[in-house]
Amino acid sequence: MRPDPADTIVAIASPPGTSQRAIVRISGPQTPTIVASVFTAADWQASRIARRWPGALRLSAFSVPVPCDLLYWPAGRSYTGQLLAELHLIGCEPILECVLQDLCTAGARLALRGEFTMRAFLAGRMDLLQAEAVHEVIQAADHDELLRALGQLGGGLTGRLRQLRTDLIALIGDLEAGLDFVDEDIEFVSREEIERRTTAAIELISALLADAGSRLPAGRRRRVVLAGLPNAGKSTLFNRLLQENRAIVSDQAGTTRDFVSAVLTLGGMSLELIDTAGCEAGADSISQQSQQQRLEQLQAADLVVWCRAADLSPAQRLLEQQLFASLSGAVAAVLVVVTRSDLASSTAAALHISCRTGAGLDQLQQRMDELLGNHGAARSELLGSSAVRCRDSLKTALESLQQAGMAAATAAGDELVSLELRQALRALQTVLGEVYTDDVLDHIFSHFCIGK
Ligand SMILES: Nc1nc2c(ncn2[C@@H]2O[C@H](COP(=O)(O)OP(=O)(O)OP(=O)(O)O)[C@@H](O)[C@H]2O)c(=O)[nH]1
Ligand SMILES: [Mg+2]
Repeated sequence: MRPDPADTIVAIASPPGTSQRAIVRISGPQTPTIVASVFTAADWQASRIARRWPGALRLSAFSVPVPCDLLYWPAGRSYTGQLLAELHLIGCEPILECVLQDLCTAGARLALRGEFTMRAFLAGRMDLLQAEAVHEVIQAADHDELLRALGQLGGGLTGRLRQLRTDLIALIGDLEAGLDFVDEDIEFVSREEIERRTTAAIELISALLADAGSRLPAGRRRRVVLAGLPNAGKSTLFNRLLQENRAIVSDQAGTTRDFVSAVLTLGGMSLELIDTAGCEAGADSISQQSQQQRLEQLQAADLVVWCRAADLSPAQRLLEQQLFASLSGAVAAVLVVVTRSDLASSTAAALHISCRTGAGLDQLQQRMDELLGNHGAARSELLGSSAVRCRDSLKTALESLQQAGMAAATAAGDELVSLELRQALRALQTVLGEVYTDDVLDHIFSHFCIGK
């Protein structure tokens, strides 16, 4: 059930732990009386503009006043669209707990996850795409993700989708107006015009849908797994890419047993780099367990970097080729690199690298970047969580627009074209959050932290 927006809610909006400054946020119709029960400063309630009031808190558990600034938005022109206050005070946990307790005694309720942003959405201060962007701005793992989240929060995508929605409404209006005059042969909108306008809409939705297919949910990094025979130089490459000695390296085959994982930043994108045990057919239990782990990592990879040592003997090469062939179809994408290329010459048509001389390492990072679609991702507009929510609606919108375009081209009745356009419109409104259910809101806002 949706929480009551008429309740006045309170939460700590700053990160947990001690700090020089913490924020307690209060929103709802009773904000002035509830805040007045703890905050003392002259005349702040009479103010008609949003401003900061220096003052102090008188709390039940403390005999001395606690210095505090009040930020108060009296006219409701606030983030939540309601009366909103923020208490800025020293980030000391016992004091903050007492503030929450005293505010609740005065009539406030503890806010649920994301409830402030949900109120902003319900008050029409932002649409669902922007509400999702708030969450992703907070969660952004790297520079690219942050830029995308800020772009969606800024409303660029929303603006174009709203424009498209307005165009569709106008087109449906023209078509349906014509239906009233079918006997009089008056044409409000030509077939060419319908086709032109549906084609433009199809282009925008197709691009978004392609984008939605490649987006990851917030917080999920792309996974790059280093694999190959024992002694291929996987751990050496792992350390070299991370520029620190995280994995054990030795000339003894079978050094790596447990997989080792670390975060690597590549071209502004942060990804998870995973070093695995070499591919082998050992019969002992440790070896079997490490092979099982290796397989699990391969299956969960977005990209496998297959390391093939340049100095393999012919027998090893044969074995290596068999193992490599067994990968095909089982993993998402594979990049073959010839490692230890300073030790032997090789004519294999693959990227040659050497961790000893540094040869080929820049090209390797560039290839990884390309294969992971980082360039596409940097350009893409739809955030991961929005993409997951919107994929089906975008698909429906696209199919309906295609049907409408086809119906117009084959001179089917205007009723049919209009029916398809109405379906596309409804799907678009779902993307924008103009049509939603409580379950959808629950799902989106339950991922937020409390206080946002
Ligand atoms: N000459 C040279 N030796 C390398 C290079 N890369 C790795 N080696 C050596 O190859 C040996 C094996 O390297 P590792 O990185 O431990 O190989 P691995 O693939 O992780 O091996 P396992 O963990 O046993 O599967 C070590 O002695 C490394 O010093 C390279 O580019 N050139
Ligand atoms: Mg290793």
